[in-house]
Amino acid sequence: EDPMKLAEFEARIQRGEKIEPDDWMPELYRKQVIRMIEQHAHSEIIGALPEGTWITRAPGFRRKMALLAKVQDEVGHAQLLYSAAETLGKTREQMMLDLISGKSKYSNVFNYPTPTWADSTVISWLIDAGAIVNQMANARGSYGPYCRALERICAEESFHLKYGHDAVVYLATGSHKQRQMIQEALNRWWPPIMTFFGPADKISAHTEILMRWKVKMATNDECRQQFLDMYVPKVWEIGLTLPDPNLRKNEEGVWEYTEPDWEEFKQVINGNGPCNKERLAVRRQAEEKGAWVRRALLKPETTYVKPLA
Ligand code: FAQ
Repeated sequence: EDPMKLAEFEARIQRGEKIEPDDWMPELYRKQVIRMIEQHAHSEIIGALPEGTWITRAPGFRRKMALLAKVQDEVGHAQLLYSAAETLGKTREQMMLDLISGKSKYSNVFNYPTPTWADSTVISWLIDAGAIVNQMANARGSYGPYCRALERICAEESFHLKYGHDAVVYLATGSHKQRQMIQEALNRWWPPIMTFFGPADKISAHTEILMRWKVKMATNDECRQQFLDMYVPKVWEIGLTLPDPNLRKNEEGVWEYTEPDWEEFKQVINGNGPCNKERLAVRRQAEEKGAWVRRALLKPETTYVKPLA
């Protein structure tokens, strides 16, 4: 690659300029940004599933409407993100194929089950909270189309956060049974939540280059720390506990915690989590069932739709 072009590219990033689709960029930048946006997009559509299963069983009409709208938003986020990734030259069809074949990754957390209503409320509050921490940072990053998508996504996620907080507080201040249900859900979700921000910085493969090129604006550990700082006090405030005896803020203001099980994390992101197969099977079925619609839209002359004169 031309060293002059690379130097100019890096200087632009240093000056805080946005990189746009037609601008020159190193191939590795293109590859990394596609990887990250694509995984993010997949996380949004797969992320719709664990909560989506609760739409029909949400307790009451108001919760049902709110959850329905939230899940619809997540799918909308995926659309925005797929469009942003497409600007770098990978087609949506290829991304979808790579998702359902298991080649592309998506967030580990969505491979865990939501056995109770309370589990879905923990996702709506704390996973959305984690997503906002990560995305608010990266919205100031270098790739224009991704940053613009993130800005809009964050605005919507803020509503999800309010909805999730309300739903969790409702259970946490409810009957003994409701309090027990939300505590158990939180205990189940805490270990995955701790891994949501990615592996510890010292073992993270891509952080260094992504920080250099301002695709990531905070490291995995920085996001994790910020999340703990913002949300652990809120969890404790409503009388819930967290299942980590080592969790505390030390004198330097740094959160200490039990190191997450990175071996389990590795298993889950490589297809062997509790729900990976189920999640991909749903997507595969959606692909197959929707194929005739896409065919009809793309090639009206060969399918069921008669073109208008
Ligand atoms: N899950 O070198 P690093 C949401 C992989 S959106 C699965 O540290 P990087 C909204 C990583 O890909 C949630 N895989 O990676 C919502 C890499 O594998 P590869 C998603 C993970 O990229 C809420 C390997 O490990 N958010 O929740 C994870 O520098 C509620 C090495 O890791 C985004 O995608 C993980 N947690 O940092 C929806 C935001 N962590 O590709 C519904 C954009 C790492 O070499 C309901 N992405 N890996 O095979 C990012 O900010 C970054 O990609 C990180 C990972 C921070 C996720």
